[in-house]
Amino acid sequence: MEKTNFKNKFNQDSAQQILYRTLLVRIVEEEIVERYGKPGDRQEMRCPVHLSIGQEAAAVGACYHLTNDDRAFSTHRCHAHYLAKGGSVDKMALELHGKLGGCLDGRGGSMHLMDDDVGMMASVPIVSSSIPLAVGAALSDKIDENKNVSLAFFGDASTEEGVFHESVNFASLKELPVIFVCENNLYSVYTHIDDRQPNRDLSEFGNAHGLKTIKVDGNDVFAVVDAFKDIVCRAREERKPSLVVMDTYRWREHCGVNYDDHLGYRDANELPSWQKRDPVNIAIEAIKDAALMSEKQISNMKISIQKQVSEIFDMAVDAPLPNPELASRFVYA
Ligand SMILES: Cc1ncc(C[n+]2csc(CCOP(=O)(O)OP(=O)(O)O)c2C)c(N)n1
Repeated sequence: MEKTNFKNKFNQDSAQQILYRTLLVRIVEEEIVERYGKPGDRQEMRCPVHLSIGQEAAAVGACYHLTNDDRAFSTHRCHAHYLAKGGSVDKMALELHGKLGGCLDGRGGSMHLMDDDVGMMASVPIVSSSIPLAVGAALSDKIDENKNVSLAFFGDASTEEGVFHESVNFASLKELPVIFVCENNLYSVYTHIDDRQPNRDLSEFGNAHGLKTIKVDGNDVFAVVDAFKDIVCRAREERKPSLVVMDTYRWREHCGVNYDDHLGYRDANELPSWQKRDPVNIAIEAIKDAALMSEKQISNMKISIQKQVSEIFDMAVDAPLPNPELASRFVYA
């Protein structure tokens, strides 16, 4: 975002809050990288993990204007969405360790993070399956005549599922207060979008279904926050749906904590070129350019988050496992 534009739109408080959330997502996931499945460790985290390192800005920016009454729905790649929606790091760390006190008391693990206290309603790894849930929530909000907003996060591969189109069509027809948020990281596991879809822009799907559609730089958190101001307002005040398409990039393997570029499914220059557009660095540079925080303040913020997150993960390792009898709680015959 341009310097003058940035200064008109963000002050010290908002810039600090946005950077804090962006750093929190990055640092929590780097903690997972450090601790997950290292040779000789005790494999404390047993669930598969799909990291959003490189994609933090889209999640943080999309949730910035939401309240706890607004409802978010996510996918297998839900860590960033959960934290951006205000989810607790304690409950997330406990959940990843399968422990009591996790946001699902250890039943769900990494791909199912939810906490209705903060409006994080569901995370579902069946591609596209949480999109109609967001539409249903928006329909109920419309019937109840309240001002809540629902938001569905999904990846580019979701646009290849029928239920995505059915959901967007229905939301457009009924004018529902729902925001469809597509994080286009170019890949469905190992397959590039060019090998899955004809050459077209994903925003064309929104135009085809007749709803407002915008494209935003998914690596610039301040651009995302700025764009979502109008989009959230449109849902909250005008009760109208929108589609937001954000290009971004997953740095690490589809599932797991490693880099996987040796597999050859991505061009060798692709990761380094996206890393030059690191969402964390872009946010820091914007803040420094606008003189809203000093180098020292930013470094203190990082150190304090790192310390806090490391202590929380230690706590989760030592926390008790749930009693096996609890496994069937919420299972109704
Ligand atoms: C209905 C369905 N089909 C296939 C899969 C296997 N699968 C898991 S993740 C994934 C790719 C998802 O890509 P995308 O939606 O773009 O999200 P990303 O992983 O890039 O965040 C696939 C095909 C699935 N979980 N559900």
